Amino acid sequence: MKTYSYSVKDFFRFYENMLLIRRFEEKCAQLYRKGAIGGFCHLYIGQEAIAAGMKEVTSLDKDSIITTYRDHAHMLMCEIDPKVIMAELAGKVTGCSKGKGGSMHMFSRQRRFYGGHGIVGSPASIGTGIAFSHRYKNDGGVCFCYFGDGAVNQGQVYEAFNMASMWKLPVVYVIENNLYAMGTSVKRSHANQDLYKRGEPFNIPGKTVDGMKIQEVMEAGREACLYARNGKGPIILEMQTYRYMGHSMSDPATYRTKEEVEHVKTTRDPIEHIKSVIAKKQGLKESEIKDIEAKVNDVVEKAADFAVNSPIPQEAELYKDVLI
Ligand SMILES: Cc1ncc(C[n+]2csc(CCOP(=O)(O)OP(=O)(O)O)c2C)c(N)n1
Ligand SMILES: [Mg+2]
Repeated sequence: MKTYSYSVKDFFRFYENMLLIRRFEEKCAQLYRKGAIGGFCHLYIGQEAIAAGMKEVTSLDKDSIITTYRDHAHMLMCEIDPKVIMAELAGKVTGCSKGKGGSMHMFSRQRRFYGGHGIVGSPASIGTGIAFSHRYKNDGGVCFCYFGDGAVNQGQVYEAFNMASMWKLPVVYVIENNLYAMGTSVKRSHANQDLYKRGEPFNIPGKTVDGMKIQEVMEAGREACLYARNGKGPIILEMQTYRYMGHSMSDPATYRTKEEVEHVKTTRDPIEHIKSVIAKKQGLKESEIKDIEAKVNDVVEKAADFAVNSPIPQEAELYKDVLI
């Protein structure tokens, strides 16, 4: 495998993107607690290296993306305006789904971001269909299809794997293995815990990746993307990661210890990792780090202000753009 080398400028970009995700999610939590965001809300804190790393290998002009309800970070990494994402979270008319989708149902057709899905496992089936459309139109695109460790026990995932492999569809299945499906741990619920092997019966190759280290995410992502784009068919990446917050904002998280969470935070944090990489490379320039932090904080504050101050949809809009 070719190992890429990155410049200091690249590393600062990775840092900025991961920090944007984290600060955006922290702001969501804050607004949720204040009642400015309602409904279900699943945060991505801890998993930042996956969305930020895969962004580096995705061609935003032709590839498509689909994911679960844990979707804010993936939208941010599609370069969708944080204001529009935050407004959607707050149920405002200025949101990407005009305030009718909320946290779990975000879409951007222009960016080929196809949700935001609440049904566990469904991104695999829909994403496989999207990959079929790339093949049918011969547009050179790859579908990046994200789902969790819990989803891999769903039957529809295997129907999708079978078709994708039969037709050699251009799809990269990214399993974000954060070790828990709500309160159910992988250890307790998966007969075989090597999730990257779940494609083996369908001749789909898979790889396990340290999803807390952005360089490893990018290396594996780049290789997988080439494989799918070159017509070899689907491929699976199992990203080993961890979520720091509860499953959703209403999760008391009694199924794991505080020590377990703290241990990951202090030993494997993806943002601290990239900071240490920058420090080793050039000696960490505190001023540059501070400038990035200020820039990110400003983006997030403006997104929150925009969301809070935007109007709610009018009553006459209630049945528009929704399937009833
Ligand atoms: C088909 C279906 N079954 C059950 C649920 C309830 N549910 C919502 S999220 C979730 C856990 C999924 O965990 P995982 O796939 O690991 O994703 P994570 O939340 O960890 O990102 C469950 C069981 C659902 N939404 N859809
Ligand atoms: Mg999970």
